[in-house]
Amino acid sequence: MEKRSMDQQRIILHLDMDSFYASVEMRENPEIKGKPVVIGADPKNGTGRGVVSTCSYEARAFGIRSAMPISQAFVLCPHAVFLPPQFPRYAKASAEVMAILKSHNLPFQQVSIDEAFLDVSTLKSYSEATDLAVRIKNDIRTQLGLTGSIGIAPTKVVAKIASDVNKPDGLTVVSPENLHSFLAPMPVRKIPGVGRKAEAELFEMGIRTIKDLAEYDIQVLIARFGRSAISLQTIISGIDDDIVEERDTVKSVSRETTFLKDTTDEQVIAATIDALVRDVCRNLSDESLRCRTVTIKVRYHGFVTKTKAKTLLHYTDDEKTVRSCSHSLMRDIFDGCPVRLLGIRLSTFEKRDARQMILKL
Ligand code: TTP
Ligand code: MG
Repeated sequence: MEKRSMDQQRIILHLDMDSFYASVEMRENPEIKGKPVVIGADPKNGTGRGVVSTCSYEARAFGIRSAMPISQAFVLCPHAVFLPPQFPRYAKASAEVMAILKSHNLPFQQVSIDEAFLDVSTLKSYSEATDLAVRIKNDIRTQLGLTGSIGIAPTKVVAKIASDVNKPDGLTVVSPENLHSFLAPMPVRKIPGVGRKAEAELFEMGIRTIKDLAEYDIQVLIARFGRSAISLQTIISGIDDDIVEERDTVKSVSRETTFLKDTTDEQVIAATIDALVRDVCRNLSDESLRCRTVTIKVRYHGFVTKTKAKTLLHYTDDEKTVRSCSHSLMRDIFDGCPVRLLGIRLSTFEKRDARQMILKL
């Protein structure tokens, strides 16, 4: 069967919850409902370090966004309700949302804490798929007191783009007939994989919309962006073979090394930690993951083994952050005795934003 016609028979549903962490907090504390709510680091009256995890749509009206320095968010809206993230709450709410999706017994794939795909092709028509989406949104609202936005389209990427265009509480259906008119005028930034840097480069080349990109000389794009340009052109043509399936979830990434001879040399120990950190971070990046827990393991002469873990406030894949955390853990547990083995383990993962996975610039 020709690939294109096969794609056009698929019907993919993508759900992305609205201002997820903030919505869960507003559900737990009804008195903050309707207010600008910012989840993230402590703003400390504008001197706080760290970033915004997310914020309510009321806070977005002030220009606050995810990943913005918390100090900037404070300047934009000092009277906002600032709350620290409470991950166990969000994990529980996420599991409840996913249970609703899974209850339909269709191919399911969770891609982050608040988003997932369902392959609803067996429903055969876009109108049946739309009915299911309405039911899912309704169940999420009535059973969980939360809202999510859904996109329905012939491919995963287009379904993801569609779920984003009418946020919050949106439902956007892109049937095969509407695929090209939906995609053509879309700004390139809407493509998962195109971040601010890629957008700026594309602008420079005179490419603003998906139509501009689709019509651009592929050879020039490859020269500029490498092989990812090919997947980009495939995606925006509405052709994409990526199927909805649960992927194995990696629970931890670790690396350890045993010294040929037990050592107390702090320089050797520090250099070994650096090398281990480099390896586990590379592994993390290969898996497109970000972690929040760093564990160090030290085995001393005589097989006495100590471990110490630190859970960071935010998910990270930054080698420098993991390195400094590892050194600080080592300072806590190193007692000066000869070391036989050193290990670093990273855990508590989230999938890195799919945006970064397609175009690495
Ligand atoms: P998103 O789905 O990107 O954002 P959101 O659900 O808050 O808002 P939207 O309505 O636009 O979908 O991310 C889901 C959660 O992941 C979000 O609630 C908090 C967390 N997150 C971070 O901690 N840091 C980040 O930079 C981003 C983008 C999200
Ligand atoms: Mg979301």
